[in-house]
Amino acid sequence: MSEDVDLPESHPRYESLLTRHRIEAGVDRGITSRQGLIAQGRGEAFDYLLGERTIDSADDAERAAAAHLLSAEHPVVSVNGNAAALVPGELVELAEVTGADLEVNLFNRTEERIEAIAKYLREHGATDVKGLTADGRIPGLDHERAKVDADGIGAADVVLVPLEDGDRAEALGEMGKTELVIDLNPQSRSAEVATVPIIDNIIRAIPTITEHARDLRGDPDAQRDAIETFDADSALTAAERTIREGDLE
Ligand code: PTJ
Repeated sequence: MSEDVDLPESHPRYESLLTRHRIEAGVDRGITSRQGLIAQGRGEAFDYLLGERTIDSADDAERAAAAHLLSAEHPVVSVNGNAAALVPGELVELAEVTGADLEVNLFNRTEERIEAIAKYLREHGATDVKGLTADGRIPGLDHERAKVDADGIGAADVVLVPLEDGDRAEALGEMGKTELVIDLNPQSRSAEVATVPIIDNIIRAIPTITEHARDLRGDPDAQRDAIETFDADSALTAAERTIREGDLE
């Protein structure tokens, strides 16, 4: 991780500074929207209160998410401007390990940004990136925000949506899809409507889901167990409790 910014890893705020740098660079490259900077700031505040660590309930959620992706007929990992800037290679690896499609899907959609993100993912090893066809629609949303690939998110049974806007998360859920949401705010609507809310920083969440997927691959019983023992309401409550009790050091 150290190649993209001149920061000593020993710096107490190393991860946070690196994250900021990546989001800033994402805006400069035309990958991340300017609103993405604001979203990152909001996320950081929650992460600070969580202790900038993966709490146990988030790890359980990450294991359940891995199990859902592995046992899906057609899993898709949705990629927006923040996700692409923060964890491009890690998203490609997760898709490979779970057999999921990668689809660029933007809240503030522009063709230029879709192209730039697809190119960036290819530079990080992706062979097939969806999201450019946009021949499907999510019902109940305005035109631009509704666009998906018919054979991608349109046909998916399980979708991983990192840092999603609440309206779209709700609309995707109404399409009957199993939704796995990464969001540091346990009270965001996206987290509340998710089958599996993952209250963790995407920087930590994606590699951890991949690690669980490697462990669960080829073991349907363990996958079923991870899915059945996960309880979304308890995970949200545990995260909120941690945040409320968080130390402001
Ligand atoms: O690239 P686009 O056009 O698809 O736009 C992406 C953003 C994120 C700008 C768009 O979806 C948006 O405006 O989202 P919101 O409504 O600001 O919600 C983003 C959520 O992600 C908030 O609840 C933040 O707390 C959370 N968040 C921000 N950074 C992180 C995060 N969650 C996990 N990891 C992060 N690094």
